[in-house]
Amino acid sequence: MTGHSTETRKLIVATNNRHKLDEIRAILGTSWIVFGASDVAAGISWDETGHTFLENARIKINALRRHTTDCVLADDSGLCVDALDGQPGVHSSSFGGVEGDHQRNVDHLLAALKDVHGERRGAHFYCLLLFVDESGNETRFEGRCDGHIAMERHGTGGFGYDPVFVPDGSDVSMAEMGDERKNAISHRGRAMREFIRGVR
Ligand code: ITT
Repeated sequence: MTGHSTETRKLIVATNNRHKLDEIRAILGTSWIVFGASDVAAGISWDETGHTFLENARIKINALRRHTTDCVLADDSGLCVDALDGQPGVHSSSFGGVEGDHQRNVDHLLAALKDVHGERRGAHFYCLLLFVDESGNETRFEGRCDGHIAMERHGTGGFGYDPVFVPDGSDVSMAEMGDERKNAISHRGRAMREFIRGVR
């Protein structure tokens, strides 16, 4: 016995992005019973009007806490491109003009970077996790993954900008590396391992 509680707690993840939810579930294993936003409130949505990852995470948490007293975790994440002064950042999911349209987002990014070459294509993924427990106590975790934007898409795994993001130290894109390898190095994987260490 380690002395830690062996009770499995319920965790509501304030996301409508099923890829994020799958990644979070895979990283957590069996230590939490994980539900998505729509499991708690069918059709729930929110306007991400915040100017920072933290503000947007708080919007998601507040939307869910109207429907549950269980622990809630929000992930606000995005791609920050050096040559675009950190854009799309908090606007990553609607960069191409249509919210959640990953195809358009990647097309728009490749077009914006068409005259940018070599080392100037640096970028990083960032993930901010905001956790609120049953009593309303708040904890934050973050993770980052550095890399560069490829000239074209490679691979079909993952989601979002994965086909054009090549992490430092890798010769393949995040969409070519498989879920386990992605989670081992990704912004979300890093932030989630901080969460696991920090929340018991
Ligand atoms: P929820 O708000 O419902 O969680 P969302 O996809 O809108 O879903 P965000 O507002 O946090 O989530 O936007 C994150 C966007 O950043 C996401 O849509 C992708 O475009 C990009 N992104 C974040 N993590 C990514 C990852 O691991 N791989 C590829 N793209 C990612």
